[in-house]
This record gives sequence, C-alpha cells and structure tokens, in this order.
Amino acid sequence: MMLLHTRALFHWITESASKLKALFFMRRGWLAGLMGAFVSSSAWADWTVNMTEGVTAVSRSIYSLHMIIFIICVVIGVLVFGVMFYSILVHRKSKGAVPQQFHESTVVEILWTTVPFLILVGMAIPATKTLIDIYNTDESEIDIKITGYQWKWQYEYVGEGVSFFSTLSTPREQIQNSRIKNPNYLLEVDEPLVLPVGKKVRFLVTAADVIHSWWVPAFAVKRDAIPGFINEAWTNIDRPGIYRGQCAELCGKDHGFMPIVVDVRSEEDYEKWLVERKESAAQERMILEEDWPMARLMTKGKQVYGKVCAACHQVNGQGMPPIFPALKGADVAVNKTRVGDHVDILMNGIKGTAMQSFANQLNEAEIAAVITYERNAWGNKTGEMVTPKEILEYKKSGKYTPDPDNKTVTPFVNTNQAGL
Ligand code: HEC
Ligand SMILES: [Cu+2]
Repeated sequence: MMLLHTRALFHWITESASKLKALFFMRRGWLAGLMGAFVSSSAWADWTVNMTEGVTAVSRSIYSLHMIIFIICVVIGVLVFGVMFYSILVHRKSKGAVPQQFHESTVVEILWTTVPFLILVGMAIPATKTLIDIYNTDESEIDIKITGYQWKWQYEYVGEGVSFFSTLSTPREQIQNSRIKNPNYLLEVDEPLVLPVGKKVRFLVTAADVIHSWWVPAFAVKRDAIPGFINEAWTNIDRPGIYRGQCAELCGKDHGFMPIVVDVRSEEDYEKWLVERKESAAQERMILEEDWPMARLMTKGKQVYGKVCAACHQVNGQGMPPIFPALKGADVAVNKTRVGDHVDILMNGIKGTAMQSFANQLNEAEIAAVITYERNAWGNKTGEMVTPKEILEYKKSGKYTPDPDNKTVTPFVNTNQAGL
C-alpha cells in the first residue's frame, strides 16, 4: 500500500513538474495553460496519500480511528496556530501593544491541564475498543498456522491435513533487470493462501529460524513470527479478491523476496479448493510408493533445488562463499562414502547456521530427488541415487540405510547437459 502511495505521489510530482515546464515555455495563452494544467489534470485522480480502508471490520475501525485522530489534530493545529498568528499580527509592537504581565494564573493552569487530559481520554476510548477487538481471537471458524522461514511462508490448515509452502514466483531475470517486470513484481507467489469470505479466520504465527512478520495491509493484520512462540491474530474478510502483503521484519538477505498473497474466495469455491487440495495431498503420498528411476529423480530434483535451495546455494551450485558453501564439488556431495552424511544434513540441518532441516518442508520424494540431483549435477558425477523409500526409512529409524534394491545403479548419463 505504502508503495502505491509513494508511486502515486511520485507520479503526481513528475506530472506537475512537466506541466510547470510547459507553462514556462508557453508564450501565449498562459492563463489558459494554467487553467488547463490544474483543471483537467488526471493526476488529481491519483492523489491518494491517505491510508486505505481495507476489507475487514478491524481495518475499517483502524481507518476511522486514524481519521478521528487526524481531524482532532487538524482542529487543534488550526486553533493553536490561529490564535498564535492572530496575536502576532494584531498585537504587534509596532502597533503599540504592551504585554500583559501575569504569573501563576490558576485558571490557565487548570485549563491547560484538563483540556489536553480530556482530549487524550477521548482518543483512548475508541483506541482501546479497537485494540481489544484486534486481540479477540475467540470463536474462530478456521485456524491457519503460519510459519516464516528464510525466505518463504508455510501455511497449515489446522485439522485439515493440508499444508504447503508459498514462495516468490517472480522470475530471477526480472530481479536482475534483464527482463521487463510484472505488474506485481516481488508481490507474487507460486501458491497463495486461500481463504473464504465472511468467516472468522485465526492465524497462529510463528517462525522456524529468525524473526519474520506476517503483514497484509488490507486486512490490518501484522503479527511478528518468532521462533519458539505462537502469536495469534485474526481476520474476517468481506470481499473476495487477491490481497498482497510482505514480510515486515528484516530477516536476512532475501527479506524483500518473501511476499504474501491471499486469494479470498466465496465459501463454496473455498470448500471446493480444500477438497481438491486434500486429494492431491493423498496422491502425493501414493507417489512415494511408485518407482523412481534416475531421470525422474533428476527432473524433480532440479525443480526442488531451483525453488528451495538456489536462493542460498545458487542455481549453478557454486553458493556464495564463505556464508553459503558451494555444493558443486563439495566433499559431502561427491564422496561415495558420505551419502549418509548428506541425508543427515538435509533431514536435520546444520545447527546454528542458515542450513535448516528440510524434513518437514519437503516430502520424501523431494528430499530424495534433491540429494540425487546434487550428487549428479554441475559435474558432480557419483551416479548414485537416493530413493523416496530410503528417506521414508530414515524417518522411521533416524539413520540412513541403503536400500539393497537400489545398489546396482549405472552411472547417470545426462542427455540434457545444457539444462542441468
Ligand atoms: C537459507 C539458506 C539455505 C538454504 C535455503 C539451503 N541451504 Fe544448504 N547450507 C546453507 C548454509 C549456510 C550451509 C553451511 C552451514 C555451515 O556453516 O556448516 C549449508 C550447507 C549445506 C550442505 C553441506 C555442504 C558442505 O559442504 O558441508 C548441503 C549438502 C546443503 N547445504 C544442501 C542444501 C540443499 C539440498 C538445500 C535445498 C533443499 C539447501 N541446502 C538449502 C544455507 C542454506
Ligand atoms: Cu521474513
């Protein structure tokens, strides 16, 4: 929202500047020019510097609170400056004004204590009402657990068995300025949070690594996501639509690359979506039982790597040393005796570093695929593969045991050199 306002303001300034320039260079009809510049200006239509009202009862009461207090401030400002300028002008020395000499006027002291006090109490009453409303998460109909990660959001529909990650979908080329940017540049994700209209939704907000903050201005929801804590917030949205927000707590290198998109649908459409989502979760579980030959693991692994790992280790596997190590040529990824270590790193993360555990973020097939990919991409050529079944076993036993069916692997021949 802030961005929109800044943009509108910028637009207005540039437009006004060009109109002024036009005026200066106009020899004849300058009055007509002046009138034209100010009357027919479409720029006035964009003149929105105020807060937006948003689409929830809470956002509207915050908006009216903001307006009430704004008006109070304007009235006080006009009164105080009015009296001041009036006195300066009318009672100026050159007109022979003589200052009054008085000290410790009880009336004045009582007035300047009680009047501000009453004004403050008058402002605190509606503000407290709104605050209490903001924190009242009782009687929610839907619970969503939101977890912030470096740098993505996880949404879990509590009790529904549906959970997914939402990551930035703006292509890297646009970020690097080598392609024209989308209208929703950096405010778009692969999978938005889907919510129904007219239901009280409770958010349980937490984080898995550092502090993030989940912020959607149109809902007036902004809550810190802190590791080890669960903060609550709620919303009840009036109107279907796509609403966008951002992480609002500086959380590291890609802080500006973890946007929030909420797709608000009619209740019917939401239910339909939820059923579909549950079915695809069941299908995903079946996929684990299927056969996963090398080529399939590599294709899947490349996808997962690009989406999840490349932000730190880079698409070409070279990382950004010394903080984000290269995986290309890394001992753990090329040494045939260290498959177990490699699986450990993915499953448990590396304590105290940005390398987090992926055991709950990725399913078994995705973990197996990304490990296989790392061991066979960018010139790492071990020819080994790790299968979803092995990861499933790891989850049960807590350690890597090679599947005997999986040991007669012929070295992987990459027929798509350019692509890998
Ligand atoms: C948020 C940044 C980040 C993301 C995302 C990330 N890593 Fe890491 N990774 C690190 C850091 C930092 C280290 C080094 C930790 C240390 O200091 O030991 C590391 C280390 C590793 C290592 C060990 C390297 C070695 O030489 O010991 C492997 C293997 C690895 N990551 C694989 C992955 C894979 C696969 C993914 C995607 C599923 C991934 N990482 C995602 C930050 C990240
Ligand atoms: Cu963040």
